[in-house]
Amino acid sequence: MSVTKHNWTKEAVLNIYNKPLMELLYEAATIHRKTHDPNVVQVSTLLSIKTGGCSEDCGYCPQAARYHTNIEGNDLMSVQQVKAQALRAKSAGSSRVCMGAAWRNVKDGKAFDQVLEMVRTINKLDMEVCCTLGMITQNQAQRLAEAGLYAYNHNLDSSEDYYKKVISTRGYQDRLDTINNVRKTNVTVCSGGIIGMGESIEDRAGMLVALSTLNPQPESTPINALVAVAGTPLENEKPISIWDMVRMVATTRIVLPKTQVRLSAGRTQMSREGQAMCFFAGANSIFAGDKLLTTPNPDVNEDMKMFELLGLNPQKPFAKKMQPETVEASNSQFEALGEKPKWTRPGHVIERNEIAKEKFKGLK
Ligand code: SAM
Ligand code: DTB
Ligand code: SF4
Repeated sequence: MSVTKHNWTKEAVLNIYNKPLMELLYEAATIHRKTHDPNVVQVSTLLSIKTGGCSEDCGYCPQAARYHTNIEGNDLMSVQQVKAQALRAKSAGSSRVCMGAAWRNVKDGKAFDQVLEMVRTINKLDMEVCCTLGMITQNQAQRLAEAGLYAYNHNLDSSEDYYKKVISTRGYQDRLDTINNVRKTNVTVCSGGIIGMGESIEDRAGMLVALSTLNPQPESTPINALVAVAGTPLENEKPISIWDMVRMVATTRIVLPKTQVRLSAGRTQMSREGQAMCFFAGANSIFAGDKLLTTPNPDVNEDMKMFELLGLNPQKPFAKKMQPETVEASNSQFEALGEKPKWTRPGHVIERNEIAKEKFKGLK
């Protein structure tokens, strides 16, 4: 078994990231094989259950109401719609459904009760259920756990320093607090970030250091390449090269040896050869389905052909952790507390976010 270290320094992580590529790949692949089956890749399907109209200013995000991005917004989906989509995902080979909502944070009430019912419904289909709903309290995490949630996704997104240059409406500590709230339950933690937002390699290393200090480390870590969407403050960022993605995946594998590293947004820009190198470097999960939340993703059939070509097999549900039990709403041990937590709103000025917002105002 590989030893998990929680005291990585940025310098040590940078040394790994910058190694000659063949050495980096060999080291990452060696660690990968100690803890994981290198021929098994976990497949998740994303489902945007509530799209667009978000109050936040995340500079990468097409769903922020303040930018003009041409996406089609939608109110919260019904439980029946979600069930139908989950069944489709299951028959296409997915073991997990990840439901995303364009919310700053979860508020107790009808909409959250409906999400809890979605969690119960998908868990009963014997699929792993993940949610990404923004910031949550410990009580909300407990209620999700009781409904049968398997994982909660909440990304650190970048280093603490660079995060401040991308988002001004919530702080890094809020993110850590949410992760901590999830950690107090039996729900697994999914947390990673985005590369290609104009950050330095030091920032990428900083994010990995922050993730590595979590104890236990996250059970899964999405590595997204920015999808630069027109109208967002980051619309003009140049696509990252495949070599950056491979290095980031390999370094993540070494620093977080047991996590499932997920090749997330940005796969439409990657060749099969590039993705194969990422799997060799330790990636062992993908988002499948022709859409991420609002942007395109490779065709499922093409992904399955790639799996066949590379001799990869989709991971079975609950291969890493037992299926949680679902408690019905009527038997719940946890009442809604209707808390109003003091999530922070740093409110500093990010010039490019302001410019994108003003441009939108001009278009209205
Ligand atoms: N609203 C919730 C939140 O922000 O926590 C959940 C949904 S949010 C879209 C989930 C994650 O998607 C973000 O933290 C970010 O890492 C990723 N993401 C959003 N837009 C992206 C983009 N254009 N390119 C790559 N990743 C993106
Ligand atoms: C994650 O790290 N990446 C996914 C999931 N978690 C929620 C989202 C990617 C979104 C890409 C932009 C879009 O499709 O809107
Ligand atoms: Fe809202 Fe989440 Fe997008 Fe930020 S990333 S604008 S919180 S949907």
